[in-house]
Amino acid sequence: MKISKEIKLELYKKMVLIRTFETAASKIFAAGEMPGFIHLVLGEEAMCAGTVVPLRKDDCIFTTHRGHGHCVVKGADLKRMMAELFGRIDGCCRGRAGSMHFADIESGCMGSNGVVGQGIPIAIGVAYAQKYRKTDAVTVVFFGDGACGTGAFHEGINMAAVLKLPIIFVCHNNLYAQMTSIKWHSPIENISDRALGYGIPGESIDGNDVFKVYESFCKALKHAREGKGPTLIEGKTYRWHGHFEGDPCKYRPEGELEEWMKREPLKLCEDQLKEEKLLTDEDIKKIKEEAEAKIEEAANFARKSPVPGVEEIFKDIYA
Ligand SMILES: Cc1ncc(C[n+]2csc(CCOP(=O)(O)OP(=O)(O)O)c2C)c(N)n1
Repeated sequence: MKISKEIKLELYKKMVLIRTFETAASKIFAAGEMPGFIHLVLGEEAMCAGTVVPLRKDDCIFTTHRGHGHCVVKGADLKRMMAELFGRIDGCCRGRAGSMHFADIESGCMGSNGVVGQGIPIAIGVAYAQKYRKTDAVTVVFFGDGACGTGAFHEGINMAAVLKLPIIFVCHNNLYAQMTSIKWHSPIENISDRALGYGIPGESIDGNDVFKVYESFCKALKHAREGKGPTLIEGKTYRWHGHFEGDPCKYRPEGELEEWMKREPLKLCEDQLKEEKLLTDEDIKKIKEEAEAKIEEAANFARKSPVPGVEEIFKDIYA
């Protein structure tokens, strides 16, 4: 597949934006300004950009507790997104959801989910509605390797396959479910092999190579838009930080992070684009500065937004 120059640059810019957002979130959290728990997607940016860049506004995404990256690319307003992470009134969910249950319906970010695997059945409902309404919109549901042993995963993919729903299952296989290595919770090498059991296409790819992710995802997207049903994509990748911010990562073998850092997604993309003469050091500097400015503006907006009042507790209660 030939990827255009414009798309290549867009993929790169989106990865820079995710990296900048997450790096800022890490610092803000460490400074005690952000309440609750946060789980960062640093190191897995290629999986977010390569899958969300090809989507349209009316396509829907469901993500996990590690979901900032997907929402940044899908087009959630950065200021309102940051305010949500700060738990403030101007957040997309008026400060009620925070990081782990973030949603922004307007941009198609239908919900993050802190309950492992449980975004899958909800996403199936939306994909069913898309098909029932005869649209050609598509739903994408993201999950980690840890979710692949849940009942929701198996029941969900089976149902989506039987109904030929316009949904794409995307697994970020970052080798760990919290502190448990994949070797301890999965008997197979490639999660995508499970697709065979549901009669759908499946593919395992290098999740650090944004162009490979994009290519694989575009095939799945075409398949879904044409009414041919779901695909299961597994990207092999690695998270840099702990499971949550503050996790000391004692369960990782020495040198593992360093090995993965040698093939880190942003640098891989940057090197390729430089080699293809699509990007200069000057461009890189400019792109990074622009991203920094956007995120700083978002953080300052969040800081100025008020904490929700007690009266907020009783709003939007239906019964
Ligand atoms: C149903 C359920 N079981 C256990 C947990 C505790 N828990 C939170 S995240 C997590 C691991 C998730 O791993 P994975 O799905 O691989 O995603 P990752 O954190 O690697 O992105 C677990 C077990 C939970 N939130 N929900």
